[in-house]
This record gives sequence, structure tokens and C-alpha cells, in this order.
Amino acid sequence: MSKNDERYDAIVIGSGFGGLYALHHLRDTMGLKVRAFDGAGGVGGTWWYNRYPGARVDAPSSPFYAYTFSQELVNEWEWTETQTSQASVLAYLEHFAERYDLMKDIQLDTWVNDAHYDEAAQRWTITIDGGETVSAQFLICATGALFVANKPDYPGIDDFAGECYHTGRWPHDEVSFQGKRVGVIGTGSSGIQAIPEIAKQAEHVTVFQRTPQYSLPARNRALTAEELAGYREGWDDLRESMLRRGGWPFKTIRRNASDYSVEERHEIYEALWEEGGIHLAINSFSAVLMDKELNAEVSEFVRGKIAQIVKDPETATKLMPDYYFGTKRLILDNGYFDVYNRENVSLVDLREDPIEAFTAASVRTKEGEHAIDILVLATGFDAVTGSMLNLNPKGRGGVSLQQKWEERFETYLGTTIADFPNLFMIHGPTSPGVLYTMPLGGERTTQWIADCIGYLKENDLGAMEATDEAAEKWDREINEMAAQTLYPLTDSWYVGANIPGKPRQFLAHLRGSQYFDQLGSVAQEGYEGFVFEPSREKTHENAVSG
Ligand code: N01
Repeated sequence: MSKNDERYDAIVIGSGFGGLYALHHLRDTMGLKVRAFDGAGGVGGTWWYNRYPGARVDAPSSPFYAYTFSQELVNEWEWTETQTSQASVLAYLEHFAERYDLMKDIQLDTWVNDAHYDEAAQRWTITIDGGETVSAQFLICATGALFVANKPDYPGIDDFAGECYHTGRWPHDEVSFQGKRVGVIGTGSSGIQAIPEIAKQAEHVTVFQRTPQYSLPARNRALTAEELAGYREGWDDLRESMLRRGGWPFKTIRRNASDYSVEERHEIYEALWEEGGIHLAINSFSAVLMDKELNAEVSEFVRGKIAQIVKDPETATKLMPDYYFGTKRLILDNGYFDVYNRENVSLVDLREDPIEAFTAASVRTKEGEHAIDILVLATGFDAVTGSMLNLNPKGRGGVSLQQKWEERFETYLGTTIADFPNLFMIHGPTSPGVLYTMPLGGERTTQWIADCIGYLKENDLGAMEATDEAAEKWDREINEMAAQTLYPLTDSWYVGANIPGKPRQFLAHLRGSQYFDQLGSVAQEGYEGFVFEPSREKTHENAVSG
């Protein structure tokens, strides 16, 4: 066999949380011949790239932001903090890859430059760096929800002659901020995590803020040996609880705001703020993301906290968010608002004082010039859809994904796309993806994909494909679910508003456990919404043998 026609049952693109588990499950549990590819020089996906100072999990983390399927794995990994750092997550993923002997089937430093479906062969052929082609019946895209870096196109930005780093493409060598004047653009999770760390070293940090943010205290601390032992002991129950709830093990309190007085509600907000993490959002009142008045009350509570923390009233005012609390990605910080009490940090409010241009050594805004040595772009990603559009697979009739998704990011179940048979996405648009615990979501999605593959094999089928009708219906359902909340009213990357020209559409399924129940029912009820083709390979073999 020439190097140009390596044949597999499945190709996995990406070796982050989703891709590594997909390789393990499809190869070791399903017994398939699988090959994984990743353009990065190591496994870890998001966690390989996003190694900026302060990078941590921005969701309930140790030990829940991890694979859940194996008690042995849970027992042997020593998480040390309540909010896991990027370095720990990456070390964990590297351990996972070694423990399950995955590296022999992962080709790193290898971009997939083309992927197209061969209707006659019912197979996907990919072209990788160097022009080699590889084919498989199934293409599993674990390409990452936060992969394609968004770089602003301010006039002259490429003329800036100092060091320039995007948080999502952070160098592997240490970046020293010692004695440097640093400009940071962007105050999403990445900027808010990085700024306090950079400020510890830099001579001066100028933060360029477009939208002020609600950020909640992460209250990161050491995880005690007793806590870890308790989690391990009760793992089955915890896992069960994660499966039933939104991917988290703890109960979300379903309180009605109207059952409490204003004072009582404030006591609850205070307690949840003190507790830290995302509790203020998920454990205050169930309607907080639906009821504008209630949301305004919580928003005001957080603004009050900002006013208490930030000593300079003018800076505090600039930091006050004015969108609906929780409708952009919630941020968990370790000393973000406090950082503005330092003498070496200043804030530029781009709404009042926009950036006009860059020079070789400065950022020029309407009202002044800010000399900088290092520019940090914490400007986010073409989230959820960017990595798939980058891959741009070509499906039935040669239709490209860029054509297919020109106006709307239509999928069926967030995992499949009409016209793209045998292609599956992990954390695709309209899956719970970024609103669920991603490692667990990846496991559950992969298990469902594996069941699809098993079903095809058992029934001598060669291809499965979502119908347009099913995709349209799914799209309406996702839209209707989002429309019951305040999410669509805010410009955020959840709706694609951070990327100029991107079609506006809410990109996630809002009810994680219901979603996985739905996936299960579709499978149990014979895969409604899909069409199947008999296996041509089998037919051919039968014809030959018959
Ligand atoms: O990106 P963001 P991020 N001029 O898009 C601003 C995940 N994450 O990298 O709000 C000036 O949230 C933009 O302003 P605005 C997490 O899910 C996970 O911080 O659009 N500013 C915003 O302030 C997170 O949500 C972990 O008005 C510009 C910022 O840049 C997601 O990644 C850790 C601009 C971008 O914020 C993305 O977070 C860290 C411009 N031209 C992040 N363009 C984990 O724990 C953009 N901005 C897994």
C-alpha cells in the first residue's frame, strides 16, 4: 500500500479533550482502526495553545473538569487546586494520552488541509501537510470550539514593532513582562485572567476595554486531601449527578425570586458571591437568565461589588457592565477588579476613547497616545464555528461547509450536517458545547457517535446523513429555546457578534442533560431525522462472493 492511501475506519481531527477521548473510545472500546491528526506540536487542544499567564478553567473544575468514565483514572490523578490551572489540565491530558497508549495513533504537527467525501466509496479522504492522502469511512471533527484566534484589524496594527501575543496562541517560551509597558486589548475570560498576573511583573499595564464585564471571584484555593478522597469515594454518585444535571455534580437551586423579600435576595447574593465560582448565576434564582427585572437586580449587585473593590470612582464607573448579567460567558477571576487599585495599571474605555491607530511603539486613541513595549491581544476567537469553517470539508456533490453555512450554522443535533454523510462533530454548533462541562460533553457525544457507527456496522449500512428537514427543525428548536432567555439580546460570541459579518445565531443548546437524553432517544427510536445507505463495500463483496 502506498503512503498515499492509508485506510482507516475513522479519522479524528484534533487531540484536545474531545479528540483524545474519541480516539480512545473508538479504537479501544469499539475496536476500530483510527488515526488522529493535530496541527499542534502536542496534545491538549485549547490547553496546548492557551498558556497565557493566569490561564485557568473558568467553570467548576477539579476534579470535575476531567474525564469521568474511569474510576481508576479519577483515583490516580492528583488535582491540587479548586480552579485548575492550564498547566495542570495539559499535564492531565498528556497523562491520559500516555496511559491509554494513544500517542502511537496521533500524528502531531500535521494540518488537515482538505477533507472531501467520496459518495461512491462512502468514505472521507483527507489531505494532510505534505500532500499525503488518508481515507476513512468516518470523519470525527474534534476541532475545538475556541480555536480560530480573532485578531483586530486596527489601522497600523501590523506596524507595531514590539512583541505581540494573542492569548490563544501564547508562545511556549516564557514571556517576560519585567520592566515593560504592556497594552492589553480585551477583557473577556482570557484578558481578565491574564491582567492581574501581567501586572505583577510589568512596569505598567494599560487595559483597553471595549465592554465592561461581570466577573465573579473564583476563590481558587488548594484542594485538600480529604476533599479529593471524598470525591473519589463517591465518584459513581457524583458522576450520576453530573449526567443528570448540567454537567456539574452539585444541585442547582430552583428558587422563585418572588418568594423572597429584596433583603433576603440580597443576603442570598452576598452568600453566593462569598462562595465564589459561578454560584451567583446558577444558584441564586432560576429565572435570572430569563427575567429582565431580576437580572437587573443581580447586575446591580455585581456593579455594587465593583464599586466597593475599585477605589478610584472614575475607574470603577468605567468598569461597570451594562448588559444582562450572565448573557456573555461568565468570568471567574482571581483579583481582577483589585488590580485597578495598583499604581501600575490604567484603564482606557474604548467606548469613550476609541483606538484610532497603532504606531511602531504605541497605541493611539482619540484622546492620547499610549507607549507600549508589548501588546497582548486577548481578543477571543471565531468561536464554535470557526474551526469547522477553517477545515471546510466538502460533502455530497462537492458542497463546501463554507457554502452550506453561509447564512446559518445548521446542524442536526449539533453533531451532524445535512449533505455531509458520516461526518460527526464533537462540540459542534447547537450542541451544549461551551455551556456544558466540556470533557463530559465530549465523552457523551463520542459514545453516541460510537453507537451510530455500531448501528451502521450491525445493519450493513455504509452511510448515514441528516436530512435538511431534521436540521431545519432542530435549528428552530434551538432558536426557540434561546429566545426564552436573555442570551440573544446581548452581543457576545455565543451569537457570533464578536466577528464582523458573522451570521447572528445563538450557537449552543441550553439544556445539557435534556440534550443528551434527546440524543439517546433519537438512537433508540431508529435514528429519526437521518437517512441511511446500504454499504456498497458489502454489496460489492456479496456480489463477488455470490
Ligand atoms: O475572548 P472573549 P476570551 N477591539 O471573546 C474584546 C474561554 N476561555 O479569549 O466584549 C477591542 O470572551 C472583546 O470585547 P467585546 C471562555 O469560554 C476558557 O477572553 O466583544 N476589543 C472582549 O473583551 C471564554 O469566554 C478558559 O466588546 C476587542 C475580548 O476582546 C472564551 O474562551 C479560559 C476587539 C474578547 O473576549 C473566550 O475568551 C479563558 C476589538 N477589535 C478563556 N475584539 C477556560 O477555562 C474583541 N475585543 C477553558
